[in-house]
This record gives sequence, C-alpha cells and structure tokens, in this order.
Amino acid sequence: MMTEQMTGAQSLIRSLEHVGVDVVFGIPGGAILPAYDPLFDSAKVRHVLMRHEQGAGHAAEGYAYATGRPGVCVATSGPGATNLVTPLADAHMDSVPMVAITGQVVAPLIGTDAFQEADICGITMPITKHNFLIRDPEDIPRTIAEAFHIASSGRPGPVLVDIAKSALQAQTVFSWPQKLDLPGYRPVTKPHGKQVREAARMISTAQRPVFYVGGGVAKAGAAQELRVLAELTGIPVTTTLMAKGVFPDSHEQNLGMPGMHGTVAAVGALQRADLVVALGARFDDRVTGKLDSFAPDAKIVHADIDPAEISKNRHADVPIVGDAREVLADLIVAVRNEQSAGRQGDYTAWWTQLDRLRTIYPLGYDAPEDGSLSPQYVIKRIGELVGPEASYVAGVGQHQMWAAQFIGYEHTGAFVNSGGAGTMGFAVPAALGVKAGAPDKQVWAIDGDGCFQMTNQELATAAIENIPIKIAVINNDNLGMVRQWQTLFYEGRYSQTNLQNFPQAGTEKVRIPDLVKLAESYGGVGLRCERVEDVDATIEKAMAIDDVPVVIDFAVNPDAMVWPMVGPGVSNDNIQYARDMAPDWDDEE
Ligand SMILES: Cc1ncc(C[n+]2csc(CCOP(=O)(O)OP(=O)(O)O)c2C)c(N)n1
Ligand SMILES: [Mg+2]
Repeated sequence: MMTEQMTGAQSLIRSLEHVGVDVVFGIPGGAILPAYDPLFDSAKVRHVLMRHEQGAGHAAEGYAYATGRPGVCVATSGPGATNLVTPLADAHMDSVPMVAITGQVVAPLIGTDAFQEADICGITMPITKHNFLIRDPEDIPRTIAEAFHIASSGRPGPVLVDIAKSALQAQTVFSWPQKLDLPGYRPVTKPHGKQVREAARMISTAQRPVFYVGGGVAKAGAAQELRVLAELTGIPVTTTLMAKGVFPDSHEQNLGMPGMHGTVAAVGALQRADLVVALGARFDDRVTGKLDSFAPDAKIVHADIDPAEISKNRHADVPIVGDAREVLADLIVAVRNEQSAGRQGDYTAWWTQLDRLRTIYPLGYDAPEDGSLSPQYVIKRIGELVGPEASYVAGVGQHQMWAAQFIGYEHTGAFVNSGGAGTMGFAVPAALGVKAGAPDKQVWAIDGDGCFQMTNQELATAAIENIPIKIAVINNDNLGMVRQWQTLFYEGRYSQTNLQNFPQAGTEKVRIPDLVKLAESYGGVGLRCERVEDVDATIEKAMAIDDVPVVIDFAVNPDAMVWPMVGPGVSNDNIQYARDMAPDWDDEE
C-alpha cells in the first residue's frame, strides 16, 4: 500500500488525480482555499474558473454527458455551496453522474452558525444520491473513491463531499483504498433470466407493441443493443426527451418523442398499444399525461436499474431490474430463441395504423404571416447546417421543445438538456462543460432569451478559458413557454412574461440587453439575424468562428406555439396537433 505524509488538501488533489479527474469547474473561497493551493501545482487536473457556482454545477453535468464520467464541481462553504443546490437537484432528476466538493467551516465550529456556515449535507440530502461530511483528513482518499463509485455506478447521480477546512489543513498520510466497502450498496446490473424470457414471450404474442425508451438507455451506452433488438423485432420505437439520439431520428421505426409535446404517432402508439416495453424510462407525468388513462390496454414490461422506479407510477406486469445494456443483450438472445421456435410477432396491421398517423400528422409549423422569423425554421436550419455530429444543448422553454422536435439526432449525447427539473439557465454552462469534455466537437447551445439571462456571465469563462461554444438565442422577447400557457389557459392575459415591456408611453423600443454588445463585452462575437433570407449565412458565419464564443441573437416571432400539445393533467387521448385541432385516430377502420 502506498502511504505518504501530506496535508489533507494535498491528499484531496492526489485523490482526484487517482480517480482520473482531468477537469474541475469551480470558484474558491475561505473554507475550500487550502485545496486550491495544491490544485495550483497539479499537472493533471485543470481548474476552470467559473463566474457562478450554479454554472460550475451545470458545466460538470455537461462534462458528464460528453464523457460518460462524473463531472466535478468545487465550491466554498455557505453561499458557495448553496449555489450548487440547483445543479445538484437537476443532476438528481436526470441521473447525471457528478461529484460536488465543498469546503466546510473548521470542524470545531460546525453547528455554531460560524461565518459562511451552511449545513449543505442536510440541505442536499433529498437531491443527492449520497453525501459525505469529512472531519478527519484520513477519510479523504476513501471518501473520494466511494463518491466517484457511487456517482457513476448503478443509477448514476450527484454525490456531494463536504470537507471541513481543518481536515484540509491538517497533516495526514495518503493511503488509497485497495477495495471499497459499501455495505448495502450493490446495484443489480444483471437481469433475471426468467423475467427476460417472459418479456420475450410477450413481445412475440403482442399485436401492438411499442418500445418506450428513456434516458437510462443513454446512460447505459446501449444504443447498439437497442438498434439490434428494434430491427430484430420490427417494433416501433419512441425515445423520450432524455433519450433523443439513442435511436436515430432518421430510422424508419422511430415514431418520435412521446408526451406533452410528442408526436401524434408516438403518443397515439402508446395509447393504443397492447404491450409497452419501457427501457430506462420512468413513466414521468410529462410522458404519461393523466396517469390513469395512459396506455389503458397495455401490459407493461418495465426494465430499470433502479428498483424504486418499477411500479412507482404504473404497475409493471413484468419487472426487470438491471442495466439497460445487459437487459437488451439478454432480450436479444431471448427473442432470437422465440423466433427460432417459430414464435414471431406480426405487426403489419399495427404499422399500417401508425404509418397513417405519421403521414397525416407530421411535425410542422406555419410561417408567421407578418414575415417575421419563425423560431422553428431557425432551429431546423441550425440542425441541417451544423449536422448530426455536433452536440446541441438546450435551455428550458419553447426553444427546448423545438430543439427536440426539429433537429435530427443520430447519436447518444447529441442532445443535452434539463428534462426532469426543467432548469432555466442550464444551456450556457452545460454547453461549456460539454465542450470542455469533448473539445473537438462543435457545441451549440439553443437557448431562450429568458434562460440566457440567468447564466450568460459564463460567456466570460468561455472566452477566457478558451472554450469556444456557439449560443443561438431564440429571442422572442418573452418567457415564451409561460406566455403560451397564458394564451391557452388564461385568455391571453400576459402577466409578467414580456421581457421587453416598456411601460413609459412613447418610449422607443430598445433592446435590454443588446445581445450583440453583450457578447462583445464578454470577449465573444455577437451576430444578429432578423430575416429569413439571412438565417443560413448567419449560421455559417458562426460555424466559421472557432476561437471565441459566438452569440447569435435570432429575433423571432413571439406568437409561435409548441405543437402538438397534451394539456397539463389531461389524458393523452386529448392531444392537439394545433390549437383546437384533435387528430382523427382511426378513420377508415
Ligand atoms: C429557474 C426556472 N425558473 C422559472 C421556470 C419557469 N419557466 C419555464 S419555461 C419559462 C420561460 C423560458 O423563457 P425563454 O428562456 O425565453 O424560453 P422560450 O420559452 O421563450 O423559448 C419559465 C419562466 C423554470 N423552468 N426554471
Ligand atoms: Mg423567450
């Protein structure tokens, strides 16, 4: 065993090097300051100095999406740590592997309301997979090893390690644990053979089956296995917001996204299915709509790495606990066995029904009558010109849904967004984290004007740290998604959603902020585009810049709405593909 005398702070940095950390995102302060001293000398760990700890947290998430390894963020005690609450909650909801390291006040002062003290372990208990408070420097290496293991194994998630300043300052011996001892933590990855065979049998006897694929398949890196199983069975596939790209959008069997803003074909398929095979998905309310009317005639096979998800919202007829990749691999074998025994599903009639739905109700939008820019068109052109090898990172709102609908994703990780929490401000720092983790990728944030103003200060980080991301602000002058709900559910009474509302009569309209000037003042390039004929040239201009961040202010029509839509709390049967337009489900049958 290697042992060496050093400070707790040196032991922390040594531990991070040991687990292979190459980038951390953070901001220093008093309680964490001892750790920043040896970090200064580390040849292996790059520290990216952020402008806000929330940005550090989302950047760590972006890094995790890009690399599949836990992202790391660092903050000081008290307000530094509490600024991490939102990204921790975000990572918890979307099962993003992340390790947050926070400084804590010196051990004897814990619990005394000391300067910059906050009980961050208490605060983040419900929004972390696990958290630790270290008072004894000897515990540092083992705790860091455990934190990374917990964050990245089983169902991934955020782990917080809070370290008393006194532990960082004290002398200790560095000793890396030979093996981890985590009683009670043994995630099951290998599925039960009997359940898998039962699922395969149901697949071969079903008449209207659907694969309902969620983010767990992305986290498991199981795109290849999914494709093999889908093609082997011929079953239609629907990928959730968190699974975009896991199954190619261009694939014939892909019905699109289910849920509140899903396609008519995907929503209709689930509602009419006699078998739903849920893979790494959690029957979220944004997918199911009114739960008791979701997929009313379907038997459910539910495979998930987290047993707590199974039968949480919808009873599973066949529960399978396991890693999505292993489940899929075993399902492929079981389905082949069924087929060689002469049992194979015939889904011809089912496909006829679904093909009719996707032909009559494709995703679409109307160009604005006043000649202004259509946000859907802008997003569609970005996807077409930039292509499927890039990473797209969305904010939260209308632009996020359009980015999910109108860009074609072909690979896992091509679309990164805040699904479960819906965190405005996610896009800019998360895009920065993606780019830090995958520097050769072109990374585009598709952001809203509201979201952008929550975290745009990270443009400074992007410029100074040489992380050249592109940010397309879909600028509708409004908190557009909220405005859409006011249009639909509050008789168009637009209370507090116009971000450019100047009450002073006669005030000439100015842009606050002017996004072009803002980008320039942050050391980036700012571009503005207001006309359809300039869209392509503007995107191409941004693509040609690869040394500094670029912000494009796309001035778009504020009245555009996201369709299709299932109203909140309503049955998926009541999906509308445009305002007051309900699909005709089975006309010629
Ligand atoms: C931190 C946070 N605050 C509030 C909300 C509620 N909310 C959801 S979408 C939205 C509007 C987003 O506006 P913008 O970024 O301009 O996007 P748009 O819908 O206009 O495309 C708001 C306020 C949220 N999701 N997150
Ligand atoms: Mg907006």
